[in-house]
Amino acid sequence: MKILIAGGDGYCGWASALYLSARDHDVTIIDNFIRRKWDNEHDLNSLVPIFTLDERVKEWNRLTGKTIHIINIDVTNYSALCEIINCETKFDALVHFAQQRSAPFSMINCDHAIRTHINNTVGNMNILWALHEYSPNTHLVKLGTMGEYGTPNIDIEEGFITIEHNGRSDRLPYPKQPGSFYHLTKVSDSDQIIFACRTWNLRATDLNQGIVYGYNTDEIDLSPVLANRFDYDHIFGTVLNRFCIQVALGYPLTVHGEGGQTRSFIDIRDTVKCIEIACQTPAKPGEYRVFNQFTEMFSVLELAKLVKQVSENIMNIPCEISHLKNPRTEKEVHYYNCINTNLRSLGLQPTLLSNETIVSLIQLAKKYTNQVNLKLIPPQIQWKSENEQISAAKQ
Ligand code: USQ
Repeated sequence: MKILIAGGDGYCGWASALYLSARDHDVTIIDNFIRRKWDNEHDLNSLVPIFTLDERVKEWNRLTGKTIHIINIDVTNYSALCEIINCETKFDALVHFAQQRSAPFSMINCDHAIRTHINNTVGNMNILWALHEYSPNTHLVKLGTMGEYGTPNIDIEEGFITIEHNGRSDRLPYPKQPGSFYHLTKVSDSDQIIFACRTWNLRATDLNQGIVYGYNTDEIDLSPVLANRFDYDHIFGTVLNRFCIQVALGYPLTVHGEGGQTRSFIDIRDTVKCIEIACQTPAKPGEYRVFNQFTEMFSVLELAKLVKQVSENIMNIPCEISHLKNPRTEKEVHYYNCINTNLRSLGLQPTLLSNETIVSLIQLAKKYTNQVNLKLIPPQIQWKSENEQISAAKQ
């Protein structure tokens, strides 16, 4: 298939580009490298040093003979985007990862919330208009998030729920209760895509992905020049990856609050498989479908205990769990049960979280502890101001 990957220089995008290219898809990456600029702006760095995208694709070509095309454009630049989408042989699929994906980043202040909003909402809208005008048959594979749903007190379905009301019934988009301005942009993207499919007959799959963990894929492992980013900081680092790095540093695991927050999770090796599955079984013209892209659910405290057990019992490394005041506004005790049958019914065989994976992440982190800036470990971005925290505590 001819596949365009928007945001192919990022954590999921780069791993997916290599996976698809390895399977002989004709891959083009578009990226404006803004994530690398945000790292510089906030003094962040990937734990594993990463090469430029140019160096990465040259190395891939040297090792495999395969070519990944790269184009430096910003998806918020409509005319530049249209030039790419309006090519002679149209793309079969456009995989859209090109978004600001950190909840804490979007909660730093108004400026960061607005930058997240513009990047994500305008970029998504541009992609929909460009497909509408120049390539309506291209299948949009959009990275959404399980965080769109929040933590309702009922089971979470795949995008839609049948509601009975006053004796009538309808299948409606599942209610959304996002937990940050970042997650809100994903809700807005979903609404835009539903509208575009209904109005213009576009075809789209919204992949509501859980929290991704892991590092190794068969392709990334081929060479240090193909290294993927591995975030450990309080802005872009996600919880399980952070815990494994914290063990390697001898740093107490940073559980926010009680740790009863339950989320859905997926190994990056399954992320890349899901992307190919979605591309190869496209939505029909006019169809908007949702796949909940995760394989398991854990509470934050369950993960911390699992990491501690692996660290102490298998690796002989002492590990402490600390309960920090939760910097976010989120329920710490709640019901959580999500459905994820769509991808499995299309053939996904889940890679479940294993002791081996945790050991490999801790070992990886041990190799690169000299890269770590310890100041970036504790959470620093508060969802509420101090005054709001005081008045919430009084209630
Ligand atoms: N948490 C801790 N300690 C930490 C970091 C996080 O207890 O050191 C807690 C958070 O309070 C939260 C949970 O772990 O309850 C998950 O936080 P996270 O930072 O790992 O993930 P999140 O902010 O939810 O965002 C990540 C990705 C985002 C994606 C989302 C999927 O950055 O792009 O959309 O996971 S989901 O969570 O399903 O919305």
